[in-house]
Amino acid sequence: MLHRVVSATALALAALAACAQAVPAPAAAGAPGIDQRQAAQGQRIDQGAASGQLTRREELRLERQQAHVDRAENRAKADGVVTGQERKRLHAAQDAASADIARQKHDRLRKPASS
Ligand SMILES: [Ca+2]
Repeated sequence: MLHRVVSATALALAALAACAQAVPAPAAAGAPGIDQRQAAQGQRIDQGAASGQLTRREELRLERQQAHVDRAENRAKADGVVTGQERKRLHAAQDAASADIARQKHDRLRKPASS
């Protein structure tokens, strides 16, 4: 009897551990996916500025957009919990920012070769 209880507990713990590994907690304090995307977007903007695909004006606008997402992230984290809805909103903001970066990098406005 005791053995059965112990093994049921062990099973439950193992299941719990497996869940924790497979699915990130919906209400974790951090937002690692968001941070990763921010770093990636920042690199794309820098790369576009360096290649001349982005004018200085486009670069500044896209950087402001990233700063906006950053502030939204800080607001979401302020109470120590990033809810699923907050995470979803942050990803939507990054989706929009990502599309803007792609658009600005491939439009006809380029940095003049001389500058
Ligand atoms: Ca451009």
